[in-house]
Amino acid sequence: MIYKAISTLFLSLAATAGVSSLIATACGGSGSSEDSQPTQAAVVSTPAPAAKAAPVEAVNAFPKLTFEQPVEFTHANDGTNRVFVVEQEGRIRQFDNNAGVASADTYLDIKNRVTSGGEMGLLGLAFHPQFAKNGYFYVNYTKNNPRETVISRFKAASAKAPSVDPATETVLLKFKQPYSNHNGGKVLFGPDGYLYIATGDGGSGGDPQNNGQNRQSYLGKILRIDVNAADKGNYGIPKDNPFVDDAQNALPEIYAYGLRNPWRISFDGQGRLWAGDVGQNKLEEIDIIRKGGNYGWRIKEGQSTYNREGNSTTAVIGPIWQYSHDNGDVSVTGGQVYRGKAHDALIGKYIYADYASGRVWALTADGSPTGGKATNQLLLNRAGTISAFGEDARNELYLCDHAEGRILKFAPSK
Ligand SMILES: [Ca+2]
Repeated sequence: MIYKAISTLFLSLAATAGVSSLIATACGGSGSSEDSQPTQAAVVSTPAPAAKAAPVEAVNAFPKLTFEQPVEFTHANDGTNRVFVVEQEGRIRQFDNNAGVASADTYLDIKNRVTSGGEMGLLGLAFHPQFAKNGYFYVNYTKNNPRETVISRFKAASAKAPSVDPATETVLLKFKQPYSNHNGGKVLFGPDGYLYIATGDGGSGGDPQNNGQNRQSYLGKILRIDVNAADKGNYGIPKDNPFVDDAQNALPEIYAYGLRNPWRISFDGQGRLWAGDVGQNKLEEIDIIRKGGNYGWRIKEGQSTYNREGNSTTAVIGPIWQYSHDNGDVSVTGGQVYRGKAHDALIGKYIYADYASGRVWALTADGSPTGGKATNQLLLNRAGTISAFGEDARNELYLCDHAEGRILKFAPSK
């Protein structure tokens, strides 16, 4: 779904590619300096001589459950032990968060409104911070006729209701999708209480409409809206959004721009917003998103120049980390800084994956707003077809295996 025309054959080849490096801790990346030039590639390519065993393995978190193409795992922060899985074709399922759970209820079914397949579908779910009181949750989905991304609110009759009526939908925001791919899709609430929305560049290849750099387009952006206000109809604009009252009529919803297909964004424990931005042909990147920042696409792919045509600026923020398409890695799945308690070795590290190769890595940054100079560690050589990471109410981390329909978690390696 986030990949670029990868055939099943390619995936299976990538999965069995003879890459033997188990652990490689490479120094690289050039931080987030303005207008940074291409530097040494932050690429894991050779086995480290003093390789340590990975501290974890991936296991099936709920062995009795299977899902149809899961793309999101989350919780409602409502004091119950429930967790929720989003299925790409348009269904949300809920179940009790214990390993032996035998069934998962359908919480919401909007398959008849969603157009799914490839990179389209029901792609994101976020519960209102006050869900236990107001029953509100928010989704991001794609539809046809016309082809659009829709950001909607639904309302549970009570916080503990086992299912939700699709008729409670209120559309907040819609925008056209010129092509079927690169739809971003994540929605999440920040520590500021605002809703963040990740959008792709609209699709095709190479961003032919230059949407990433166009601040009058919703595409190729991180958007930020206030769901508790109504100055834009069913939402409002946070007063300190960076392009409020912009002289060039930039959209006031924009929080950051220059993204290609930010496939999964997350906040860490200190309020930094992380993004995995899927690359074009060569480089996958991890970004720490700052308010008003230009993350470079289509001027740059990672730290390398891609296409300067139509764009005069070169003052862009580079990734904290990038990796190449060597070794069968093709499409980054942005993850989450681990802040649980079960795995000491992962605490404070950004855990992410490549959708095609199935590799899972841990990125170690410093505590500064830019993350400084990061180091990277390979955790797992093939965990699965990892479409997303999610947390439960205790901040333990889960991985969605898109192809196998499983939810995975880490366990101490044997
Ligand atoms: Ca970039």
